[in-house]
Amino acid sequence: MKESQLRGRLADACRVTVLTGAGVSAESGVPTFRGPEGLWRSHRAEDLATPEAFARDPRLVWEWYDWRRRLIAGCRPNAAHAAIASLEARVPDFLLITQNVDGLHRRAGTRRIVELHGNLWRVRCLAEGSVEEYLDPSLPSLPPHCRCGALLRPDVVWFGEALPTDAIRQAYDAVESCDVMLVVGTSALVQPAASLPRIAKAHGAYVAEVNLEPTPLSAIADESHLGRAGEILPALLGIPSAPDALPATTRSETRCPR
Ligand code: BV8
Repeated sequence: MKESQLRGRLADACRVTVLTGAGVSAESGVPTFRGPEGLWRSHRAEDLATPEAFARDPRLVWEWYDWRRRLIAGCRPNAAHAAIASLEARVPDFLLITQNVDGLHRRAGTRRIVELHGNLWRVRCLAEGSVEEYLDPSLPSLPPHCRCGALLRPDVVWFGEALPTDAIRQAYDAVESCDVMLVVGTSALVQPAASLPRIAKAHGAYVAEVNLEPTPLSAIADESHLGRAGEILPALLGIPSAPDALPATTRSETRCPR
């Protein structure tokens, strides 16, 4: 197998962008969207994660999110989340773009995060549009209601809904200017997220992929590593198992003029 150039590329990089999908949380016990465990009560995730499903049966959709919230509350970030958090401290300019709504990257210590598809620990009032964090895994009722009496919805992006403008703008800015892009645990099927690595490549970034299986991105990636992210990433990034052992990188003017 061709020797990975990723560590050398990261050592020279100014701007590093990471894109993650459900696969990065799989080893934490969070079901992926399209894997065999992606079903819930015989419903496909894609059929429940829509405004139409919510309008038709808000209680059913909330029962799905309630099940996910309770499950994720018992999960912990895995070595892949930790490796990505350690990488942030080692590069001058870092951005994590995640499609995941589970909040595990933040719990692993990553700070520069764009949540393209929202976060299931936040709820949004259908009438007022106000958003607040609701971290208690057990919701007061299903479906929950706002103090104003209106229905609450999960603060996530459903299929057919536009992504938050600021999130997608930050993502495009990052991939159009990064030196290295790492793509971890995504089937690269959901748009517009799936186009981000292609844009990075077209703008000259070195693109590396980690996934259990080949994806539509594998053909355009500079390197593609097949296997579990929790096993591959620490070794690939040269990060010891104790991530806090790493020296934080200070931005060097010669390496990365502003
Ligand atoms: C938009 C939040 C436009 C909810 C999610 C036809 C009709 C309508 C829309 C469309 C259409 N055709 C295309 C579209 C666009 C649509 C889309 O892309 N559909 C796809 C399915 C064809 N996209 C949208 O609708 C987006 N919005 O386009 O808006 C617009 C513009 C203006 C005005 C109005 C509208 C919105 C998309 C966001 C949907 N929301 N989630 C929730 O989670 O509850 S998407 C959902 O899929 C999750 O976020 C998930 O992360 C994401 C992507 O999936 P993956 O993360 O890749 O997960 P998956 O299970 O697929 O794969 C896991 C991978 O991990 C696998 O490759 C596996 O091999 C790997 N893996 C597993 N274990 C490991 C591993 N790898 C490493 N290690 C392991 N251990």
